[in-house]
Amino acid sequence: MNSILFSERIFMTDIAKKYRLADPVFVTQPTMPRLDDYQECLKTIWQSRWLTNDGQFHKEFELRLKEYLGVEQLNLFVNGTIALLVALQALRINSGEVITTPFTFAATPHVLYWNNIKPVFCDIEEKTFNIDPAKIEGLISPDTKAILAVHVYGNPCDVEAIHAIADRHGLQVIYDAAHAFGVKIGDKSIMNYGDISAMSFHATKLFSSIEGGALVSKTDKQRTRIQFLKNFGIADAETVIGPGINGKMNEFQASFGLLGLDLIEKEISDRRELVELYRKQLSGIPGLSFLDDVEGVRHNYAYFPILIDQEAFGASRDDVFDVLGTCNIFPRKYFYPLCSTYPCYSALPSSNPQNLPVATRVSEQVLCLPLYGRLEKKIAETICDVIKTVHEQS
Ligand code: T4K
Repeated sequence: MNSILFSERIFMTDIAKKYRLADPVFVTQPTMPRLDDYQECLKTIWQSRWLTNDGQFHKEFELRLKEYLGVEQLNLFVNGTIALLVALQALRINSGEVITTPFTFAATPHVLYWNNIKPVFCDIEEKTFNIDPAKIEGLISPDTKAILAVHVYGNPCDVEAIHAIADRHGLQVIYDAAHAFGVKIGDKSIMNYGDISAMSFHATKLFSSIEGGALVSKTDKQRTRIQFLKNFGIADAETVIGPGINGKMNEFQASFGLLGLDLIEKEISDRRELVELYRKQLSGIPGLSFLDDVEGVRHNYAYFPILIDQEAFGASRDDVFDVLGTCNIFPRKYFYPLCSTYPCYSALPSSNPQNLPVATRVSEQVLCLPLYGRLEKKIAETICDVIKTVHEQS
């Protein structure tokens, strides 16, 4: 169906008349601690006048996070992008090529660019939307240094296959685990895979410290190197041992994150209920599909992406997006457009859409529906009703 004709159809306004919500509903809403609890933290910060640089809350947050995630080596960061940037420096990956996915947020390829590395885009798997291990080896060249994979939406990459390839070719593996907070494979935190995993605690993430991030590494030596790199390369007041950057998390972020750790399990379980509702309401609609949980994986329900196949569904992803918008509902097209189509990367040979058929299709069909613990079930039901009505009337 032609999109312009669709949006001109009268029933679009009929749907809005019936379903339009009084207040806007966005793709997400941050989980926030009780204001009183945060004010207590602020009082402590005011009394101590210690605002940043490895303060009391920073120390406690780092410890509690290690416990919660079940990891040994962890460094906090001011945000996930700087964490990822430093991860590459920590592994001394600052030239050559790195194989990565185009189906991700802009930060992933941009940290390669900022480290003087050429991104080589690899297609994704149908079943997870993550980098397709079967297509990685064909992209390896003498310049390849590493694989930068993303656990998109918190769904684990095929870690065993990726590590087997990395071992065969002597490559390092970095995981952009920005979406994967709290995810486990069996009993093992997903952060324990690869040479380094990078997290984001941005306000829009499942777990937030306003802005923030962290790196999980393998050895004490790596953690120490990361510590220098995120603090200008400073070893002590009179010694700078290398060209570091400022990646430090401050006390306002750390205390916010610390309080958030007490809320995370409820947040995940509230989201799981909403995802169950979405799956129940939206199953069986021709042309609409979504990913199921994987056995043996502890999912975190960070996002709820659906795919809309225009031919079978009757309307396109963009039509559904537009109609939901008229109802004051604002899902997001994460991740459209593909990173490989950005002007800074589109001329790369690996950006040729012919080599990225799955990623191209998924990015054109995907819509992330609103998902956060406080989202009322009634509203999630309305979202499903709007989508069903678009299908029925197309
Ligand atoms: N790797 C991956 C795979 C990532 O997805 C990201 C970040 C990173 C690396 C980098 O990590 P950070 O450096 O950001 O820590 C958002 C986030 O800004 C970004 O962190 C995130 N990925 C990306 C997927 O989503 P936008 O441009 O979509 O955000 P924005 O401002 O449009 O927010 C989305 C919706 O959230 C708004 O419509 C309303 C709601 N919202 C947002 C904010 C900021 C709130 O309710 N409250 C808020 O404070 O990028």
